[in-house]
Amino acid sequence: MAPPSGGGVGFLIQVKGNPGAEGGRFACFAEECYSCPVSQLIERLNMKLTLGVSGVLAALATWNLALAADITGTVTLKGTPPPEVEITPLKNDPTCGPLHKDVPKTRFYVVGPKGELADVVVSLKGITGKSTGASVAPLVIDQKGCEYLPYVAAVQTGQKIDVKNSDPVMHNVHDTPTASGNKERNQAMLPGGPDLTFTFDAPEEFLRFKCDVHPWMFAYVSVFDSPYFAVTGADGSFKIANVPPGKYTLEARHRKAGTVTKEIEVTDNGAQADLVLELKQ
Ligand SMILES: [Cu+2]
Repeated sequence: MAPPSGGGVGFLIQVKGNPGAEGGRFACFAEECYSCPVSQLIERLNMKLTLGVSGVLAALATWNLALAADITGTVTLKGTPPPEVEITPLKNDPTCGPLHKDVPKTRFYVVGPKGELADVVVSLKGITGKSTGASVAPLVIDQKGCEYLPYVAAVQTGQKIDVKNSDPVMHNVHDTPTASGNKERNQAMLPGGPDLTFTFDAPEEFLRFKCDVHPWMFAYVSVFDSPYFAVTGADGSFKIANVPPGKYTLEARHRKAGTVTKEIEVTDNGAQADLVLELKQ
C-alpha cells in the first residue's frame, strides 16, 4: 500500500510483521515510513495528532481574526465653539489652586487646528447583550489637580472603573446615574487612600461623576452593552476594534455638539468613516 501524501495529521496505514526488540513494526505516517518499536509508533502517532490539532486551531484563530476588523476614522467639528471658561474657584481654592500654574479652563470643546474634536463617543448603534466587560481591563480615572482625568470615557456594562486620588486633597466620588439598574454612590476619598471601584449594569450615555467637595469637578462615562465603541483622542481619531463584518449605524456623540450618525459597511478589511458634527450658529 502506498503512503498517502499531504495532510498535517499522520495516519498509521500499514503494519507488517517485522519483529524487533519490542516486537517492532513497519509503519507509515503520511510520506514517511518507519521501522521502529510499537511504543515509538504510538508516540509518533500522538505527536502527529497533537501537531495536527494545533495546526487546525491556529488556522481557526486566523480565520476568526479574518472575520473581525477595525473601524477607523476622525471626527471633526464644523463651526466655532464658544470660548472655554476659566475655572476660577479651582484656582482660588487654597489646596487645589497651588496644584495649577495657570487658571484651568472648562473642557467643553477640545478642538484641534483643523477642527479635530476630542471626547466624542463613537459607537455602533443598537447593539446590546454583547458585553465582555467582566473580563476586560478596568478603566482608570484619576483625580489630579482637582480635576477628573479623563474628562470623557466609555466602558462596557460590568467593566470595572478604578478611581484614583493622586492629589494631596480629600475628594468625594459621587456618581449620578440616570438609567435604572445603575447605582448611585457617594464616597469620600482621602489623599493616598485606596482606589474606589465602580461598575454599571445598564447602558447609559454620559453618566456623570462629580465631587461634592469641589463643585467644578466632573467626569462623564458612557456605558455600552457591547465592546464596539471608542472615544476620540486629541487628534479626533478613533478606532473600534474587532468588529464582525456587516452593515451598521455608526454614531458619534459629543456632550455639547450633539450627535451624528452614518451608515457603514464593515468588510474583512474593516471600514473607514469620518464624521462631522456641526454647531448651530
Ligand atoms: Cu474633589
